[in-house]
Amino acid sequence: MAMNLKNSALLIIDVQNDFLPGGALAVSEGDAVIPVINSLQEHFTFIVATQDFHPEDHGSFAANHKGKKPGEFIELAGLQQILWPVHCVQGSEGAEFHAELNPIRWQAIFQKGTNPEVDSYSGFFDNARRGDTGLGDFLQNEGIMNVFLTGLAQDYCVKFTALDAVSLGFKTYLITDATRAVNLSAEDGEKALDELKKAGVILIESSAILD
Ligand code: VGL
Ligand code: ZN
Repeated sequence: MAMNLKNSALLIIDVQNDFLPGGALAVSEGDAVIPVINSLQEHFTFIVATQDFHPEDHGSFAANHKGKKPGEFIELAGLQQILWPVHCVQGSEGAEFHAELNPIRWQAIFQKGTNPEVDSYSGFFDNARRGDTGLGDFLQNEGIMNVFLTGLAQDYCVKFTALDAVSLGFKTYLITDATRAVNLSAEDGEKALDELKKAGVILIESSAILD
């Protein structure tokens, strides 16, 4: 194996039906990450997943603001908030992980976006950085020093999880062929990669681990 994966965790971000083709907030080619992530899982002893998990009345849904459409902005929790289509509602099929993603060896699932008053892109903290999912402490208590990020969407939840991972002191890798961007504006995915590189995230391809 090309890389030493001691003290390393694989993080699988939001590989849920609503973010996959046919879903409410579909990421194009989102399903292409599934076989890559399944192969990567065989190389890690420590694997955790995150799950976007909103109540029906979540403030990030355009449908919950009279006259507003997805893509428009409001203020939520004192922050500028882009409005999304209704997605990943607790108990819905769209919130479930894709059936082909293998969950057998996951140590834990961290849910986020459960507070209707604030959105939560990162797997660590909500966007206002008030609520903490517990993921950071969980990884630190297990002696994890390196995190390898995969999943959806590259320009939202993966990006903000990666930035928080760096700020918490983890050596942070993004596996670029195991993620895809939603690209609300053209190039959002590319911009996210630049921003992540500047923040100290190491970009690698899955072949660095699989070959
Ligand atoms: C996500 C938008 C809204 C994501 C979650 O998982 O990237 N994006 N909620
Ligand atoms: Zn969401």
